[in-house]
Amino acid sequence: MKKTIIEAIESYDTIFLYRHEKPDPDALGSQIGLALLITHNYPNKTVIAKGEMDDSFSFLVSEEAYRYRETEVQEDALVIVLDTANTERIDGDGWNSGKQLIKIDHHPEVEDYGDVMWVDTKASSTSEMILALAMEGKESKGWEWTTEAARLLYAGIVGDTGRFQFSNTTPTTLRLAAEALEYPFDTTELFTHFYENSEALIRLKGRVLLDFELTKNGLGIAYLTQQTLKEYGVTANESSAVVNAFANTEGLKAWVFFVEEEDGTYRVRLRSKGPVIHTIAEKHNGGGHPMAAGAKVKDEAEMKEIIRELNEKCAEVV
Ligand SMILES: [Mn+2]
Repeated sequence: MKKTIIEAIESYDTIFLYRHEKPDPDALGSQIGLALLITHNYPNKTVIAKGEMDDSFSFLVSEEAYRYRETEVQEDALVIVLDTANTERIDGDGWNSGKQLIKIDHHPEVEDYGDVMWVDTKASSTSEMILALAMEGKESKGWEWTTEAARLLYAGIVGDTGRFQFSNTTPTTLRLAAEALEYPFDTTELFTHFYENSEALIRLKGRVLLDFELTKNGLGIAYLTQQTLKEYGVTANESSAVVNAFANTEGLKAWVFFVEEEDGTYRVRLRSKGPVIHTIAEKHNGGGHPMAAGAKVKDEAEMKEIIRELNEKCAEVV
């Protein structure tokens, strides 16, 4: 599969790279990391990254990386979509206007799309997969890596494995991360940015720690209303930084955050240490991984329904 993808990259002059909306470090790292690898090794190719940037990740990727995002996809171009399980979540239009479409992802299969699909659910992250691809390129095509590409791909793995702590961290993850670490980027600086929070977020975290509920089945529940978010000066987007606030509570099996949007609907963040929760997310306008997923609910009734389903799941797991 890696050989097929490298051959595809070699046979196109113009390559568009997409990833999912509301990007995380893995989406950004795999996308821009791959972009840098291609442009470094094939300087005559045009590589265009699509998608909107989020200021909170400016330490990782600058707005510059997306300066050609408005360029329309030509019909003779290659399109690669990274870290995105279903086409609905692709950030930007035109992904289906190229000549060939490749999907590279590690999420559980939600939707088949693309002429070539490389889906490895055992990979910790799409960045890990791109590192594996880069290893193949190094061995078979003499690809050189750049320090910046190594930094981005390493950052993507750090993001999706929670600093190599989650159960998705495998020997392969660590071996590939070690390959990236051969390059002289500053990991201390990277980690500082990753886990640094504003004072507003730290205080919101305190509020969450005081207020979260814990059911007898081991389900943690937290609500962030618009009123609370405004009181602390934190946006719904930024509040994702407190999602693990009470993760280490004894007896906790899974937890959920209901975050109110401006329009009164709720975005739902689901996390787990055992019960599989992405199937519940899929029933409520969302999806994700077995242990980390997201959904959307329209009202309080649906919120109660999710809590009921999660409680049931938690009860099944000892
Ligand atoms: Mn990912």
